[in-house]
Amino acid sequence: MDAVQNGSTRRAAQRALTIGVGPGETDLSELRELLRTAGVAVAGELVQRRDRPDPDRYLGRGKLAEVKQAAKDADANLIAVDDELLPRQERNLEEELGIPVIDRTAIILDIFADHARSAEGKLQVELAQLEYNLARMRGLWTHLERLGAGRMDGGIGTRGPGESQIETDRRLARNRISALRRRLRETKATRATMRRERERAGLPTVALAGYTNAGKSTLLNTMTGSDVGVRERLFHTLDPTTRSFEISGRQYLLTDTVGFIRKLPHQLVEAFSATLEEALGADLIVHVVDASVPEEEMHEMMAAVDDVLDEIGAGETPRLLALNKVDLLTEQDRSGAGTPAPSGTTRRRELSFRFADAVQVSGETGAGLDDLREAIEARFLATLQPMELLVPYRDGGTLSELHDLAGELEREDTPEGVRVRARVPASAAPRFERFSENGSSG
Ligand SMILES: Nc1nc2c(ncn2[C@@H]2O[C@H](COP(=O)(O)OP(=O)(O)OP(=O)(O)O)[C@@H](O)[C@H]2O)c(=O)[nH]1
Ligand SMILES: [Mg+2]
Repeated sequence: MDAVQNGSTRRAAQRALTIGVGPGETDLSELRELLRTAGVAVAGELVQRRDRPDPDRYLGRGKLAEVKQAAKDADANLIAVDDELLPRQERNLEEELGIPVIDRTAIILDIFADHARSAEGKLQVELAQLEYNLARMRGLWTHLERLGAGRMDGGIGTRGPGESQIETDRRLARNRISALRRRLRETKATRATMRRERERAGLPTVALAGYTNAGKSTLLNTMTGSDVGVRERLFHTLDPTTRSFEISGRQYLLTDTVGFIRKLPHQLVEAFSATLEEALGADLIVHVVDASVPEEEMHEMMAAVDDVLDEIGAGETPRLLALNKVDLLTEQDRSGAGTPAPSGTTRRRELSFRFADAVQVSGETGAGLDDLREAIEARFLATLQPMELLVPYRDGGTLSELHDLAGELEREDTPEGVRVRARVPASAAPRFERFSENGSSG
């Protein structure tokens, strides 16, 4: 696609000076990673220690001169900011620094736009970008023009009497936003139909959620023998993918979802909420964590994921923690400078202390996957309803359906039919009620 190609050639020539503020040490490594994923080179960095960003120009006045000089020295042609800027901050920064300024949200939106593949994903990203731009009225012109909305000046009916260009732009943007919302509602309805079918099948569903790059897609592939795209870059997966797998003869569905990140733009959470709700409307959420990063960072990532899960209403769904990439916990481990690095096993033992209910896995090597399956099964079995059924021989279909749902069955052939003891998912139990011998045994 032209737009994408143009985008990456344009970005290839971009060299960004990264800036950030924070009360303590400010670590810009994630911003660098985001820029790398977006194809922007990093020319240098500058951080300022302060409680909160300056409301008018993000950095303090004195620091601005320093940034200007640093950008010049590093030959940077772009400033990348580690927070979402207020429109006012962004305008002032650009004015005073004399080069374009891009904030964390715009970078993330840009990556999402680049990685969106499905029609729905593209609609969701476009909606998020438009809402971001509407607050700023920047780049909107090109945005709409690229979409073939046509020139906005002078066309009949495009401008009401006395309306300024900005107002026209705003109106066009709002119209486009309503149209996108409408189309997203339609796709949501289609997905609801598909979900009802899946629910009728009664298969328990497990969703993989977690920070971007935690290894969700890798786990999905190893667990289900699939070939979903995996890359060492952020936000590789945008569309949920569902595959089936088996534990003790019982079929489960496993869904991969979009990765989360700290300061995830709220426009994206909103735009993707339909997809996420769908993916996370699961019986169990496996929260996949990259356990190979320093512990403090790991906690921050986990908190960011918990926040988003709460925000999209998945806070109550049963959760299982999977500490992934344990194959990387080897001798040359991180930990604080100066202290001797704990060996891989020590670190794993530490983690099992701290996260007693978690399973340690490696999607890459397959280590710990049996434990993960066992843990998933245990959570699931706890929700099953035991049933004693008498299924007439002519209802062979019911038996095979039961088999899919309940895995191993205890069965006995009698003159009246097959007597079965099975543990059935609560959601599917009503369908077998008519064969029940004992009402519903609880
Ligand atoms: N060493 C090691 N690397 C892993 C493991 N799991 C994933 N990786 C690597 O981590 C990177 C990210 O993996 P993905 O599976 O794409 O991660 P994801 O969570 O799906 O990422 P997004 O789709 O971007 O949210 C890839 O380079 C993987 O090869 C693991 O258990 N061990
Ligand atoms: Mg992925």
